Formats: sequence, structure tokens, C-alpha cells
Amino acid sequence: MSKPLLISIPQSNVGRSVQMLMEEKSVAYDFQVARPHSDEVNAIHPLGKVPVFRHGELTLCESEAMARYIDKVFDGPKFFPEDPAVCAKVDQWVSLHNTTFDISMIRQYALGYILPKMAGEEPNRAQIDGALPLMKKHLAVLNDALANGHLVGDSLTYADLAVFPTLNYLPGFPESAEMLKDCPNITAFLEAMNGRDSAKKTVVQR
Ligand SMILES: N[C@@H](CCC(=O)N[C@@H](CS)C(=O)NCC(=O)O)C(=O)O
Repeated sequence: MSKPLLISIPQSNVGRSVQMLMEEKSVAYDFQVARPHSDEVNAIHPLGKVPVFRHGELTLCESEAMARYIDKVFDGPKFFPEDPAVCAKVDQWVSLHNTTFDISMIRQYALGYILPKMAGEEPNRAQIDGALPLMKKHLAVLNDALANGHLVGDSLTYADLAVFPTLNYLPGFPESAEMLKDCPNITAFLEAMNGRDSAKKTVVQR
């Protein structure tokens, strides 16, 4: 089978989830660095976001669509389990991540530091402070859900791979690092996930 191509930036949390899935499944793939709204990305994503994906004639945007396709088409362990009820739980957490946690923790909070820094400016305090109440609530939800080390069942699923790159940004910023002190299950999850080869091979250079 031909190699899939993931087009993204290494810093993309959602891109890293797809990349980690391919590492976990030992899928041979190529990674092309291209920024949001670049020609390569705009050719695939109608809104110019990363990641985007090519496999043969197929082009995709949206990380979950890529992950589901990869899990179906390539050999290796399944990260969207066959059991419909278990898989629905995975879908539930991936959806919560993509519609809710990603927004509070990355788009609103972390990017309030990262984007101004890239432009040589001060952090966007209003954006950061505005994100704090929801982020605290969302971290409490995830901390409860990670009591046994995984979001679904007792083994790694795409639900864990979806939330890990997002949560892994949080020790690096002051307010979220403080909040994590009350979240021992998330801290243990991050430590365990950072020990996996799939995480080590996709470490984000900041
Ligand atoms: N729900 C999308 C999120 C994609 C997304 O927001 N990507 C960010 C980078 S992590 C991006 O391209 N941002 C640029 C923009 O929104 O213009 C997915 O899961 O793929």
C-alpha cells in the first residue's frame, strides 16, 4: 500500500494526534511541514487549517476523519474498537475534545501566549484570563475521567491520543501548570503518555 502523507506543523496538537496514531500502528508515512493557509494546505482544506492528509487519490481535512480512515485501512491494533458501545465512548471523548477542550485549552488559552510571542508581543491577557474558568472546569472533567489511566476502558484508544497533545501543552504555561497541581490523574496520564515511543518520535520543538 502507498504511504500516506500528513501535511501539518509539528506544533499542531490535532496533527500530532494523527501522527501518534500512525506511530502506534507502525504505519509508514511521510510528514510535510506546511503552515495553515499555505497553498499545499488550501488545496485540501476549504478553511486552510492543518492537518491535512493525502493517501493516493484521497484527500482529507479534520483530524478525526484521518484517524478513523487510518485505523480502518492499516493493520495493527485498533484505536477505534470494534465493539459499538466502546467505540461510541471513544467518539464521545474525541468529540468533546474537538468541540470543547481544544477550544478552551489551545485556541483560547495557549494561543493567548503563543501567537503574541511569535509576533514579538506581550501575552493577550484578556484572552488568557477569559479562558481560565472554563479550562479549570474542563480539566476537572478530564481528571475524573482519567482515574484509571485511560479515557475509555483500560487500554490506549484514539480518545487518549486526541487529548494528550492538548493536555501536554499545559505544564508549559503558568495558570494551567498551577491548575494541574489539583489534577493528579492528568499528571500521571501525561507522564505515562510521554514515555511512549509515539510521543517521543513526535516531540514538539517549542
Ligand atoms: N478540528 C480541526 C482543527 C484544525 C485546526 O484548528 N488547526 C489549527 C492548527 S492546530 C489551524 O490550522 N489554525 C489556523 C486557523 O484556524 O486559521 C481538526 O481536528 O483537524
